[in-house]
Order: sequence, then C-alpha cells, then structure tokens
Amino acid sequence: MITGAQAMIRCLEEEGVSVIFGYPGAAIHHFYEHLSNSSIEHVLSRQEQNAGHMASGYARATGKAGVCVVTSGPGATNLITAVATAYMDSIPMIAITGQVRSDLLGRDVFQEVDITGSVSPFIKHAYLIKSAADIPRVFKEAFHIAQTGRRGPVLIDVPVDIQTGTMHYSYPAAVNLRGYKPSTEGNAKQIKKVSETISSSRKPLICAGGGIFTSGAQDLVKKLCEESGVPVVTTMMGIGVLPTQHPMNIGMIGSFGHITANNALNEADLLIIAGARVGDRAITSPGKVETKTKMIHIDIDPAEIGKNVNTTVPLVGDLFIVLEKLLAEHPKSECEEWREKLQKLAQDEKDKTASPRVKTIGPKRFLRELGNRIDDDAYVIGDVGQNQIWTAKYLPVKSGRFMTSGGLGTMGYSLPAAIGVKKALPDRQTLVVCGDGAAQMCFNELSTIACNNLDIKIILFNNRSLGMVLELQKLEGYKNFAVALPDNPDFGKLADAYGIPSKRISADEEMAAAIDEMLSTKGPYILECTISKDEGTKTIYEEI
Ligand SMILES: Cc1ncc(C[n+]2csc(CCOP(=O)(O)OP(=O)(O)O)c2C)c(N)n1
Repeated sequence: MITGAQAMIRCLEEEGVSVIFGYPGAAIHHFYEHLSNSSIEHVLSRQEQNAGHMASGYARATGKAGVCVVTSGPGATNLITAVATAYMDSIPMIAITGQVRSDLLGRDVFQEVDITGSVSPFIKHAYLIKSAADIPRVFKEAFHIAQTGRRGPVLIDVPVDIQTGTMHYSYPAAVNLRGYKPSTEGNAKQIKKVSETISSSRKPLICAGGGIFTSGAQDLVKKLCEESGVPVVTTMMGIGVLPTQHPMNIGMIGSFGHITANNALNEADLLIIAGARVGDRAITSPGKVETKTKMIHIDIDPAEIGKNVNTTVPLVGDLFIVLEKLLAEHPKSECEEWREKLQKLAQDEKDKTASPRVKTIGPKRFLRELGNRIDDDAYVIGDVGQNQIWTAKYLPVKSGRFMTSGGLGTMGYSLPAAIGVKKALPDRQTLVVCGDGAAQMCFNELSTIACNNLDIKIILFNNRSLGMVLELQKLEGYKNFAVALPDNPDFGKLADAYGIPSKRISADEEMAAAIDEMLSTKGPYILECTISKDEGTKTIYEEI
C-alpha cells in the first residue's frame, strides 16, 4: 500500500516526467513531501501562472505534456490564465491542483474553489479525483488526452484526503476511452480530392499553422511546397515551419501580417489550410475569402473544420500522416506566374529597410541583426504587444523556433515559457523578447532564472508605454489614456538586484556590438533597447 501522493509521483515517473514546475501550499504539501524523494526535478516558479507557462514552454520544446502543480484556492485560480493560454494554442499540459478535503467540498472552506468548474470552458478535460484508487487510471487517461488528437491542457484536482489516503498501486498499460478516438489517418478519397484540387488550381496557397509543429510535419510541408510548386504563408503560430528566407515562404498573414502574404490570401483561387484554425487575427474576413477561394482544410480536430470558414474539401487527420499520403499522390500546380510574382514581392518586402535610428533602437533593424547573430536553431520567445508583432515579422527564423502566446495573447508569457524551453533543451540558445509592460508582469521569474543559473538572454524593448494599446488609441483617434509607463524602474538596477548582467542601448549603431556581448556572456543577460513610443507596428518604415 502507498499513499495517493506517492501514487501521483509514481504515475508521473511512469509517464517519463523528469521535471515539473510549481508552487506549493497546504493543499498540495503531501505531494511535495514525496516529490522531494523522487527522481523528478521541481522548478519553483514565483507565481502559479508562470509555472503554467513554464510547463507550456517545456511542452512546445519537447512535444510532450508539460506538468505544473499548484495548491488549492488562489494557487489554482492563479493558474487559470496559463491553462487558457495553453488551451487556445493547443499545447499539451497536465495541471495538478491540490484541493480541500473531500468531505468539505462545496462548503466554502478556507482556500476552496471549484477549479474543475472554473476552467471547464477552456480545458480539454478536467478530473476531480474522488478515490485514491482512481489515481493511476486518471493520470494515464490525462496524459493520453493531453498528448493525442488536438493537444491541450488537462487538469487533475486532488483533495488532501485523497493524497493521504492509501491504495494498491498498479499503472494501467493502456487507455480505452469511449467517445475519444481521434481520427488520424485521413480519408483516402479526400486525400485524392485534395491532390486533384491542388493540381487544377492556378493560384494556390498553403496556409501553415502551429499544428504542423505538433505533428512534426515541417519537413513534409517543405517537400509539399517544393514538389507541388505551391507557395506558403503562415499564421503567427506557424512561423518557422519554413525558414524565413526559404523562397516559397511568402510571410505571415493576419491583421499584423506581411502585405504580400495578405494580398496573396485575397487573390488565391485555392487555400490549403494546414494545422490552423482560421482565427480572426489570421484571416480577418473569412466570409470574403471563402466566396472566391476554394478551401481545403486539414486538421486533427473536426470541430475546427467549417467553424470559421466554409470548406470545399475537409480532411481530418494527423498532418504528418496525411501529408505523407498526399505527397504520394504527387499534386502539382501549374502556377509558375503566380508563384514568381509572390516570390518577388515577398523578397522585396523582406529586403526593405527602415532608416537608422540615432536616439532609439529601430526594432526591425535590431531583430534582423539579432536573427543573423544567434544560432540557427535558437528558440526565441516573444511576449505580447508591439514587440511580438515586430519579432514575428522581422526576426529571420532559420531552423529554430519562434514561440509566443498566439490565441489568448497573454502578456507575461515569454519569460516563464523560456524557462520551460531551457529546462527541456538546456544546450539550446534561448532568448526572450518582451515589452516593458509585460516585463513587469513576469520579471519576478528573474529570481527563478538567477537561482537556477539559466542561460536565457532577455531583450527588453522599453518604450515607456503599453505600446500596442497606445498605437491602437492613436489609430482610433482616442486620448492616450492609461498607457504611459513613465515610472518604469531602472531595469539595469533591477537586473543587478538579481545578479544578472545587463546593458542599455539607445542608437542603432550600438546594436551589433551589444548583441555580440550579450551572446558571448555566460548565463542570463538583459539587453534593454530604448524604443520610441511613436514606433508603430503598421508604420515601421516611416522616419521617426
Ligand atoms: C494579461 C494581459 N493584459 C492586457 C493585455 C492587453 N494588451 C495587449 S498588448 C498590451 C501592451 C503591451 O505593452 P508592453 O508589454 O510594454 O509591449 P509593447 O506593446 O510596448 O511592445 C496590452 C496591455 C494582454 N494582452 N494581456
């Protein structure tokens, strides 16, 4: 016989979990007591939301579910934003929450919240464990659900008496869930139809989303565009599916996307949406596009197909499997004129330069410089706001990854997510780009970085404002209300307080040397870039 808490840890070990991210409290301390004797490393975050983002970053770097653990009540509610963030971006995550004693449930005792109910609209599945004997089955199912089909977070709420209760431990070998059998193979007839539709199109376009990374199908997308002749645009989550400089990569679509990519979307006669959910930020007017464009939609989640845009040829399946089968059909579009036109326009857009800044740093020039100096396979985690858009649009990605909170747009995501990436891939160059607003939401994790000596390079774009909202207010002709951050701390002194080296730069001519200094410094580093608050995401080429 072992306790429920011991069983929880055994289950995590059975699933191959080697690191978890969390924050303790009374309702989860039995679990923590046994965790200290296990093979699993625990990374203490400085706030529960960040533990969730760390697990999310870890998941995106490994493809396996990231695990986070928090206490009941405020610990659990603090985690909610991270759960919703992971859900919107289809990230596999196991969130474990402590809960008050089973016999006290529903009586509003100290630190009780109905966390399974609270997260239900934005979680793939949630369990409240009612008997210690259920722990192995629930954990086995939870990992299966999080890591199959359309990935997503699963929450396991464990009351204190279940953690202390005893049980006979045996981990199930397999899972069989009635009603949950994701369809991965792709219908053979539909695959043929997709191939024929591509071959008969004259202005086709592949729209690659984050689902490509989940199924590990990047090489297949490359092969498909090269063999079929169909150019590629990406959503923000699909950035990096093809290297930025790949000739078939036309750029990012969406309300903040590249002009050529958006124009291509509007002009295409066929759109092949692969692993993307047609979010409103990616395709702003789906109704307009679908009237003149044939739509092929390939996704693991049938619920996404036809949800935001009408589909001519739906195809449900795992992208890796489906694209392999599609390639065997050898689709080929005679679209040379279309492709060459887009390639030329996209290259012109990639080559465009902004004027050099002398009192501030030009974000576009900086990101291009950064992209050319970091390792080819570096991970760059963007936060949310103008810094996110600039990084998405202007950082050249080679064989590495650009990650961000796409669906929920959660400020404060970047730094903790980078910690998760670094724990997953300790030897991989890992960088953060964030604004001064978001920095003040997540810089408590500098402590986690410092005490674990994590080699994470942080680029802080300081425009002394909530830049993205300021830009929106300007565009709408509104008063610039509640967006200035004139009393920012001295970030250099803050870095000092954590023992992290830092530098501030304020002119373009300083950037190359500063980037080199940052990259050659061992361990964490903060490079603060003074950005003009008038620098916009839509007015990037203007002199300021
Ligand atoms: C948690 C959260 N709160 C509020 C917002 C709304 N929001 C989007 S961008 C933005 C401004 C971000 O400012 P900063 O971090 O300084 O980045 P910048 O836009 O200046 O690059 C805000 C407030 C959000 N996305 N997430």
